Amino acid sequence: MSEVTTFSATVSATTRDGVLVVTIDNAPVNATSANVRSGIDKALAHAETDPGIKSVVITGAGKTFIGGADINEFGKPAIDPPLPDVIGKIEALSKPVVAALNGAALGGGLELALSCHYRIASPSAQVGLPEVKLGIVPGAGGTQRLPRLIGIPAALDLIASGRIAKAGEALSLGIVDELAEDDLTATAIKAAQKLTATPPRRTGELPVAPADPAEIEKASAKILAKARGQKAPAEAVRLIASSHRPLAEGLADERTTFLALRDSREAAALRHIFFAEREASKVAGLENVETPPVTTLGICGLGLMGSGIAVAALGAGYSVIGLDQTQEAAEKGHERIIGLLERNLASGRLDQSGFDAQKSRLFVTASDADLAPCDLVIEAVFDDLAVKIDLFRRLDKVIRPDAILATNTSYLNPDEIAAATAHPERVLGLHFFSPAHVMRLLEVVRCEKTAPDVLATGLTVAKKLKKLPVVTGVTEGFIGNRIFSAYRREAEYLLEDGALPHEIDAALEDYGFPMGLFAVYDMAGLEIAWARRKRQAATRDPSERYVEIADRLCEAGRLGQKSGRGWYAYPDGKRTIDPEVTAIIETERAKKHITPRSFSKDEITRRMLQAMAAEGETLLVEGIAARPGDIDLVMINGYGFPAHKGGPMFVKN
Ligand code: 3H9
Repeated sequence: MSEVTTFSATVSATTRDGVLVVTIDNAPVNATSANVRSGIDKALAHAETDPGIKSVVITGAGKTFIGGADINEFGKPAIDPPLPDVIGKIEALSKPVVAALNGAALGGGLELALSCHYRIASPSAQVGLPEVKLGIVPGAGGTQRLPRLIGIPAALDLIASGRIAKAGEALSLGIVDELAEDDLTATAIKAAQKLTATPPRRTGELPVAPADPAEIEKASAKILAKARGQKAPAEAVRLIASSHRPLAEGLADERTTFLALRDSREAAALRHIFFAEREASKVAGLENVETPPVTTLGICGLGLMGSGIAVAALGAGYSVIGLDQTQEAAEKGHERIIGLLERNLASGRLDQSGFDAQKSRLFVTASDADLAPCDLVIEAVFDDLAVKIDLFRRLDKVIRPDAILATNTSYLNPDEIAAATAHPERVLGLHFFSPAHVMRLLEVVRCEKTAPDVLATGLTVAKKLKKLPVVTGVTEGFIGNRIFSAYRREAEYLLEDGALPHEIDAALEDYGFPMGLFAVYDMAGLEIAWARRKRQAATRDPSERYVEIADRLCEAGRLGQKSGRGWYAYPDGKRTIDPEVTAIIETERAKKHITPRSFSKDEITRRMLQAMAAEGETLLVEGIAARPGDIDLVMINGYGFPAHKGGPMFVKN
């Protein structure tokens, strides 16, 4: 092996038996930053001119091959050489180049690998072109080279969804040529030596396999319907579907499209979300806090919420002890959890051995004492203060003094629950969203006395559960429901001022919400919010504007879709505008002497967005939310706010 040759601060190489082994070492994810690009460029020139070098291997240091282009460089002045040029040089090199994928090859990383003449992956490697999730299309040949390698339908599936494929799938699709079971670099060197006997196989020179136009049409239509107005998936479809034209033409079109999208508001919004997600778990003061190991989770209350939490916990490898009030209720909970696991088995998300392993880690009981081995107990019982306090007092007697207690309350004050226990410092809130095994968002509530290691453990467990944790302080409804209340309030003001439920819903759906607010109410049922309003009636500030329309609906027995009527009527199950609702609204307006006026869709969304952002500002001032990005994450991942708009705080700027 030769001495190490350094091509740039992040790219170096050694020569082994005529093979130049180039390593990219640009922590944390080996993104193709400017000095990576210039380093590879120089390594290629060296390989081309040094007669002692017969072939090249490109690999990454650490656990990632290349995580993609450096997103931090987007929006800054361009630095030469551009990635497409470097990639073009790799493909054109007269000597064979092998990509040795030691880990994730994503975005520009996979595009670089596609331009190599052979690809070997370690079994832990993953590949993907997730650019659409950042509001862009691949900009360094991905939309043109991938179809040449795997055909248009498979490329459409990968690029337009942005999904990540594991090494096994990458092999069966033909994205990688070989999996290295042992030493990846040694296997890649052998392959590179063998390849010198034949002319390099250049992906860009391969023909695109003919595909059934009807199949392409069907796949494209499905992608566009799912995109809900986002630009990038549509552009990706267009570029992939036309990839049979000459490579240079396709690449030029792809580049122009990439640059235009990169500079769009949509892409800026999605980048904001990308970085906000990574920021969210960085909590001031927790940097050096050690967290105790957690292996056994207790879950109290095995209804829909508790069962969902149990499924997430079993999937993350925890042992679960589920508690319910009676043995019969506990057995029912067991059945519900197993039913959810069986669904995962049937859909292929879980194989038989995984199912058996998860089932063997589940135990249910009606006896508090059985929770003794738990490291963390999460309660998901009825949202009533007395019920929760009684439970926590009982738990106090059976769990270890260092075990953590978490409440899943949505609206109660967790400080009051904590105060009822012997160790309030070990209490925090873990506010899951329903269904808890599906929804990614988890509000981690820092109570007044929560100890730093308890909060840090909550974050660690959340990540292991594959959730997106966002820390919130204590306030009624935490971050999400506080903002949701403001949004709901504004919608009700709009109703009283002249807009109708379907007009508000249409404006929100046009903006990108999957469903309008009043349609969501009807789906969820109106009675819980009605009960809360009745509880709050005595303490409500009489000078505050209060809209009574929802109360009138509930009093008329219109409790939502379940009762066949709510904000809409549901003849034959189909949501329909109901003149009876319009009449109730008009009566309420008349009572307050309001002369209704009409609102445009833009005006409706503007007022709703302003209400959310104003409440968000208040949460920041009160110190309930640490960053605007945290608020955006909550609204996107828990309340259907369209991700490509960046969240209410991003929109405001
Ligand atoms: C692209 O490639 C465009 C091309 O088609 C065309 C070009 C011409 N850049 O996620 P983690 C940072 S677009 C800059 O927690 P993990 C991240 O912010 C790109 N920084 O790690 C974080 O920083 P910090 C297409 C990046 O191990 C740190 O790395 N590629 C980038 O859980 C750790 O991140 C993608 O969309 C980046 N590209 O997961 C892939 N990526 O520590 C995006 C990450 O300061 N990346 N950072 O908070 C990922 O999916 C994951 O980061 C990855 C590692 C799976 C790679």
